[in-house]
Amino acid sequence: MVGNGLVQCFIALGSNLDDPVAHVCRAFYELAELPQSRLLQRSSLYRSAPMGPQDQPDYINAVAELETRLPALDLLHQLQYIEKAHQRVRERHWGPRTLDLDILLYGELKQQNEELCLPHPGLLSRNFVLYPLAEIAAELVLDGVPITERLATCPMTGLEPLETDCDE
Ligand code: ROI
Repeated sequence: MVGNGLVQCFIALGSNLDDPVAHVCRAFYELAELPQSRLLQRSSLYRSAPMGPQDQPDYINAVAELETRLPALDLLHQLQYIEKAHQRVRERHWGPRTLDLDILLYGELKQQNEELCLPHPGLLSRNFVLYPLAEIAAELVLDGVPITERLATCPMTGLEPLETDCDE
């Protein structure tokens, strides 16, 4: 909780189909329009080698910081609505996608159920999540370990920060 019922949360963005940079940039604008929420920060865009099946294009990844009054599940449903607007179809498991929006952290909330696991289970192991997150939240402590220390044990293999600016 930030105070006043506002919760600080971090959202991972990923795309590897149909002009992925455009999908991620558009998603930043859509996150900024979410009800009862404010977009506080956007990371740089990163190009990343696909995790999972290798016969798919590289991904563009980024992380956004929001503060929101939406309950976690309402936020999830809002994100799914944005994904659908990007013609996201769930086909192959770990296959390519036009847009993926995952809640990484929702305040201090810890929960594990069918619909939503928090913190996101891939948070600590995926470099395409950890590096953009550290860029906008260098003070974060994850499971008792500062994020800067987490980076030291998470190689940047296959990950490349881009110069691209969504505002240009
Ligand atoms: N691989 C990369 N590099 N970036 C992603 O966002 C991503 N998302 C996924 C899977 C298929 C696991 N692989 C990914 O959902």
